[in-house]
Amino acid sequence: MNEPVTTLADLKNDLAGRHKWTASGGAAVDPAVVDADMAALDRDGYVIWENLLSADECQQTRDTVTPWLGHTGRNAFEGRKPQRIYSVLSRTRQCDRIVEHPRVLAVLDRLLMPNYLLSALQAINIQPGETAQLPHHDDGFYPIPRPRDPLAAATIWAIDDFTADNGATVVFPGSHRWPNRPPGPDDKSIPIVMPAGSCVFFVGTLWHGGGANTTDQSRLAVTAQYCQPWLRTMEAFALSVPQDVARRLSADIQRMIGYSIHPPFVGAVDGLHPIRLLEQP
Ligand SMILES: O=C(O)CCC(=O)C(=O)O
Repeated sequence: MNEPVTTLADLKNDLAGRHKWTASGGAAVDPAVVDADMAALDRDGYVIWENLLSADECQQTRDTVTPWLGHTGRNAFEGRKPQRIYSVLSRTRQCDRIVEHPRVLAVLDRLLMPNYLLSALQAINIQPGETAQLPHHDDGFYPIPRPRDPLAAATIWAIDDFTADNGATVVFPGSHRWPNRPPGPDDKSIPIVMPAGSCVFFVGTLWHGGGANTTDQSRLAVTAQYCQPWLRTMEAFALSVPQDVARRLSADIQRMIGYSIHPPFVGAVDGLHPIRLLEQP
């Protein structure tokens, strides 16, 4: 039955309310663990989770991604030597576990609004000889002045060990609180040294960049990025993932690639909830 709408506030559940909200896979994580993650994010802007993936899972990811690593970047941001694979979600199911890892979803459930979106899923292989990437913050292309709450969040998963000299992501701790200014020479930065299978999660306001790789081995990572449900995503997954593939994805990933609504009607299809497209045969 339709609820009466007499003020704009009454619209908060309209339309989307007909498709019942279900808890994300993050609900399985002990709230005390998520409290600690949130405290680290508030203080530093990032948190590291070690050894979430097994050595086998890292190897399978490496085997999946390696055949696609034919080309290098087009500019100083993508990097001249790094190899970046876009649209990983439409290419393979191998990285779904990364996208919807419960530790990630548990934090996103608190950090962003319900029905937050997957903004990007990419593999990044930093080859030997690459210099450090231009520092940036991942929600910097949304033209909203800082300081402010993050509009997005990112994970970088180490598929190879991240070391201080093989291109480990470099972060500027606490920079998520900075006003509109880039890092200067006096700002402290640290490389995220972590074993393969680990993940660094950081808020979209944190300044960071890929590190220089001065070794003779490449450094493979997978990055999944997420944003508020009322923003445009970096990668248009609703366009790149065919509906017959989307039907087989988990409810969490379906929701994160646009089969969801930011109430009352952002994301609707023909005035209705987009999940209906997947219910049709
Ligand atoms: O590869 C990395 O460690 C960082 C990459 C990154 O921050 C980006 O491309 O947005």
